Amino acid sequence: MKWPVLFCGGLGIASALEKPPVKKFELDLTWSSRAPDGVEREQILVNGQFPGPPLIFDEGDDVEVTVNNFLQSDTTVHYHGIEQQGTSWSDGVPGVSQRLIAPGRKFVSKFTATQYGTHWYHSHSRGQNMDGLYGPIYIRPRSIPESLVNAISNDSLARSQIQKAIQNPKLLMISDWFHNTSEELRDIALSANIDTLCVDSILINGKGRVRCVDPGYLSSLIPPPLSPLLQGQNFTAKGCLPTHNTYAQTTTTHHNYNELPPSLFDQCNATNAAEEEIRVDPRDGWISLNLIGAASVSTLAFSLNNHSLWVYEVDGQYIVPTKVDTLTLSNGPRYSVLVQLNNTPGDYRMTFASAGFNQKIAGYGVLSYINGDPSVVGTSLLNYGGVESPGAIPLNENTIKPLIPNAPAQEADATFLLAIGRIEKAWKWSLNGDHSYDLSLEAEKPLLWDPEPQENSSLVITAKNGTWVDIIFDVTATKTTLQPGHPIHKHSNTVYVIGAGTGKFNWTTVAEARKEIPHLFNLENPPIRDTFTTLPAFQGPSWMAVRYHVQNPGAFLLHCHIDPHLTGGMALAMLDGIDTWPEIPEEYGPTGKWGEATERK
Ligand SMILES: *[C@@H]1O[C@H](CO)[C@@H](O)[C@H](O)[C@H]1NC(C)=O
Ligand SMILES: *[C@@H]1O[C@H](CO)[C@@H](O)[C@H](O)[C@H]1NC(C)=O
Ligand SMILES: *[C@@H]1O[C@H](CO)[C@@H](O)[C@H](O)[C@H]1NC(C)=O
Ligand SMILES: *[C@@H]1O[C@H](CO)[C@@H](O)[C@H](O)[C@H]1NC(C)=O
Ligand SMILES: *[C@@H]1O[C@H](CO)[C@@H](O)[C@H](O)[C@H]1NC(C)=O
Ligand SMILES: *[C@@H]1O[C@H](CO)[C@@H](O)[C@H](O)[C@H]1NC(C)=O
Ligand SMILES: *[C@@H]1O[C@H](CO)[C@@H](O)[C@H](O)[C@H]1NC(C)=O
Ligand SMILES: *[C@@H]1O[C@H](CO)[C@@H](O)[C@H](O)[C@H]1NC(C)=O
Ligand SMILES: [Cu+2]
Repeated sequence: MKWPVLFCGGLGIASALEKPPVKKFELDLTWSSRAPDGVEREQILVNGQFPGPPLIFDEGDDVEVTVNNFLQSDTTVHYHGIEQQGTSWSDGVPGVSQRLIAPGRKFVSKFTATQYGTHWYHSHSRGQNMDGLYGPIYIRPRSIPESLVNAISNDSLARSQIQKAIQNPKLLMISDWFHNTSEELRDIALSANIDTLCVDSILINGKGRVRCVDPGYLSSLIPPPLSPLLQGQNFTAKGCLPTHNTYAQTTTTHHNYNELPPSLFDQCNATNAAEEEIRVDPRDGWISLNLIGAASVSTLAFSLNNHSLWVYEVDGQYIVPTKVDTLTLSNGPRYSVLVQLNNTPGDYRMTFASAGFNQKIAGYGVLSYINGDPSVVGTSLLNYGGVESPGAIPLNENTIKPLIPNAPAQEADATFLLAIGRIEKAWKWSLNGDHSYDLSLEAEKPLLWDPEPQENSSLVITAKNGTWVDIIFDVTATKTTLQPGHPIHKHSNTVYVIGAGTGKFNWTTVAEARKEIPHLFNLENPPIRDTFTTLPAFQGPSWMAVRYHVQNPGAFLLHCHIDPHLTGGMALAMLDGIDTWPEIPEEYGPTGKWGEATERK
């Protein structure tokens, strides 16, 4: 026993000595006028940029990010995909892990970059994501597993090119854009009683243009089984389901259509703004495109003309590399793909086309080979409606396998069954079927400081440390209601997506369900995610089961990442490890530096 102990001790000292200094970053938030898609509006800039600058860390770095709030409104910043092991106070959720950062104030998040790969930061206050408060995070891996590269190539040149590509990826922040500010949208949603899922454009790294397409053509792209959804109507000029569509907007409550500006669903005015161009050097052999799903509303199918995509990293974890032609990016997830630059040098189009029910809209960019022939553009395997050409191979996210085999516990210690859906209003959503997580909770005392009194709230899930918890989402629907897929994001550590299906979940636990429908579960090597999308429910319910290990005591959030659904209340707080609650450092507790002013440099 003596030797191993000494050996470990020695290593500990060595790595303590080598520990690099804390890496510090500042994010200055300002409100300013810009025209990302050719239409001017006021929006949030980070360090004068949109999207915000990438935060690049090395795996294992201790980092400090200071948010300086020069906006007129309160804010917080969340680090999406960062588990915050032992630093739950840096997670950035107001009313859960911290106080709101008032205008003119600052907040310093401190955490360790334990997880390699692609993540992102974004606002966690109200609907501010829709005003542009987001940017990429990339954590360079300490080492790239041999098995990852082996699965793609055994050629020594290609292998070194792939390694280099992974270390220096092209970060692609994919988002959607509204011409109304998030607060204008909220006012419209509440006064008209409408779910405002109709955007103006799709942006790649903050660039795009407004496109207007014939509504009749769009209707023709709908697969026949879904045609009842249109209720005999066409899409609007913006490609949206009309506001009178009862599937999309419910029949249960009254809508005040006269409160809707015609620009929100109906009028389309095309622009010719610049689109993103990614310049690549074919001598590099391979590149990595790391896609970050920062859209607020749209679920986007992706393809790159005439290039296959080797998907190798999902939500910041390596997977068994899978060669596909298309993949679908919802709100929150990250997919990194390796692309071989072995085509005729040209300007190949990247397509991001909405695959959701709510709207048919697409955004484009170009992958431009240096010294290529710009007339060589290739052919897309996706149409404007997000439908693949026959023979194209889409990524099936249910079959993603972690690169290093990793199984969850075979039995759960606790189960939460959540019947998710709308309550009362078209814009009002619930993650537990009976209560909305109201925006006013953002201003409450953070749960992290004092978790006890919340025990009986139906908006809080409580779990003991070290246990395995199942969350089963029962997506309610009837013949006349519709729920889109909800991209659910769990803060802190990841979940195993262990099962999904259509129909009502008739059981109370996964163990019971597995006896009757074992083929719908995978407890061997299921996908590991921080954001996972429930199946859309159209003319009938669906369900999804995830399992996670409670291992990071603290207060976190579980919520839909469609921004109008989050502001509509589709969230629950989680008190992980209630029995081993952490001691809160003074600066993050009730007597912390909540009033500290910041000054413009
Ligand atoms: C590379 O070699 C390994 C070991 O022989 C093999 O398992 C793997 O399939 C090969 N990869 C490719 C892409 O051919
Ligand atoms: C939303 O934007 C449209 C078009 O710019 C404008 O007419 C409308 O007044 C805005 N809505 C609100 C509530 O400000
Ligand atoms: C839908 O569009 C097609 C083609 O433009 C047109 O022929 C048809 O009348 C439209 N249907 C409705 C309900 O407006
Ligand atoms: C946008 O287009 C609509 C018709 O679809 C038109 O009525 C409106 O004036 C246009 N708005 C602008 C700002 O050009
Ligand atoms: C792109 O692929 C299409 C088939 O999908 C093929 O006809 C075309 O020649 C290809 N173009 C290039 C530049 O490789
Ligand atoms: C929670 O509910 C239980 C049972 O109704 C009750 O005994 C307990 O006092 C409540 N706890 C709090 C903090 O309200
Ligand atoms: C919480 O549980 C995890 C996993 O079992 C364990 O590694 C960790 O040490 C526990 N934390 C505390 C504070 O007990
Ligand atoms: C649940 O029970 C209902 C009524 O018996 C049945 O129609 C449905 O198919 C069941 N769902 C599943 C997933 O088995
Ligand atoms: Cu949702």
